[in-house]
Parts: sequence; structure tokens; C-alpha cells
Amino acid sequence: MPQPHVLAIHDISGVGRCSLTVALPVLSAAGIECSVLPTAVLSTHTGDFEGYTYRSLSNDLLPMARHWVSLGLEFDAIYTGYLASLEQVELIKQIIALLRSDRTLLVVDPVMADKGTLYPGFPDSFPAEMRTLCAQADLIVPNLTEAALLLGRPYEENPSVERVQSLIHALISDIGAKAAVLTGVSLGTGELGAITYDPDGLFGGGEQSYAGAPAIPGMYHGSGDVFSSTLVAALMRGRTLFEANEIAVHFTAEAIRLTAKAGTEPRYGLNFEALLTTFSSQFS
Ligand code: PXL
Repeated sequence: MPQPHVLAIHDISGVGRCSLTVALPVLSAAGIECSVLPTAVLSTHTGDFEGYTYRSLSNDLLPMARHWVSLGLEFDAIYTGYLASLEQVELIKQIIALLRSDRTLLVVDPVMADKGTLYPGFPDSFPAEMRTLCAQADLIVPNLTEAALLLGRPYEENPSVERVQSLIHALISDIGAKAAVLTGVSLGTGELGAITYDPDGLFGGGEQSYAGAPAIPGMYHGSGDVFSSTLVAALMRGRTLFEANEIAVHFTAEAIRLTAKAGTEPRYGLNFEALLTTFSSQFS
């Protein structure tokens, strides 16, 4: 099988494992060539740290993409995550229009919020703008908060099965993405997991699936990026959406378990490195 080539569009937070410091090692471990378009450079991510530095790379993004066009590059997938500003969403759409071919899968993780609140620095108008990017995606990977914000619905921490179904269906019918994985949902007692919806059968593995793992209390930064990166890696290595969701849920849950056991501060992110060798071996 030829080596898949993915373009990851996220920020680089120097400390506190998330975004590109997660996507790069995870995709590489799965044997995927991962090129990067860094949206911003920060000293740390913006959750639970004060005094972080922040430099948007907006001015460099289009020139970088145009250079790649001049090289005739094509990507098997474009995988977007944390974008630096409202204005950058429009810029990223222009870049996608330049770089996306008929065979390029567009995966959008609408990174912007968790536990009912927008991340620091994003205006209230950000979700509506992010929704326009989601509309172009083959697959979107919101958490419960992001799904509620995208749909303009109130956030519920522990939604019923019916509400989860209604949310995931609306992500496709109202927003226009082709398929969705909704994370942070629980369909079993004491569990946390993710539900998939692929009405057109784009990814194989059935129209809907759910994977869950024992829930561990606490808020672990970067968990969403660990989840999405393992999901994208598994999909690009030929797994169905059902299989990729199982892999991503169990990988993320195990990384959280190891981090909780070690007792490191959750703001420094997950110890996913310990799992990379085993993760890698399933794709060799
Ligand atoms: O993990 C999501 C994320 C990515 N990048 C930056 C963040 C966050 C979440 O807070 O602040 C810069």
C-alpha cells in the first residue's frame, strides 16, 4: 500500500501535549507521512495556563500553500484542528480550495470549546464561522460542547440517548458535513466514548456505531486531539469508521488511565507516548 500523506493544520503549543505535538507523532507512528501547516505558535495551550505567548501565523499560511501548489503536491487527507482566530477560518477555506483534490479527504475537528465553554480568545461568533468550514468536510469530530455550539443548541452535560441521536443527525442534516463522530458521549453507565454517523457509507463499517470505555473523572487537556489524531491515522490506514472509532476510544481511554495513574498534572496532556509502539504495530 502506498504511504498515505496527510496535511495537519493545527497550532503548535510548545508545552502541554495537544494539536501538532500530538498529531505528528500519532500519524507518524501509523506509518503516515504527516506534513504540517502551523496556524499559530504558543508557549503552552490556552487551557489552565496563564501568561502564555501567542503568535498567529496567518500571514504565512497562503504563501506556504501556494508553494506546495507550485510543487504539484497532493494530499490524501487534510486534517484541521485549532485555528488561531475567526479570520483564519476563511483563510483555511481558501487554502483547502487550493490544495484539495477529488481524492482528498477533509477531516475537520472544530476545536473551540469544552465543558460548555468556548476556549479563551474565541469570540461568540466563532462557532458560526467554524460551521462554514464543517459544511465542507467529509468528516467532522466535535465534542458535545462543540456540537451544541455549531447547532446553536443549549449544552447538556449528560444528554439522553435520544438527544445524542438528534445531535449527531443534525450535524449532517443541518450543517452539511458528510459524516460525524461525536465525542464525550456515554451510552452505558460509567462509560465515556464516541458515536459515529455515516449515512452515505463513505467510510464503511455501518451507518452508526458506538464505542465506550470506563470513564475516568477529571479534565485531561489534549484528549480531543489524541482521539482525532488516532481516528484519522486508523482511517488513513484503511480501517472502517467503526474500527477507527474503537481504536481511538480505547487508545484515548488508556492514555488517560496511564496519565491519571502517574498523577501528572492534567494540563500537561496525556501520556500517549507509552502506547505508540503497540499502536504502531497494528499498522505494520
Ligand atoms: O487541545 C485543544 C487545543 C489546541 N490548541 C490550543 C488550545 C487547545 C485547548 O485549549 O488552547 C492552543
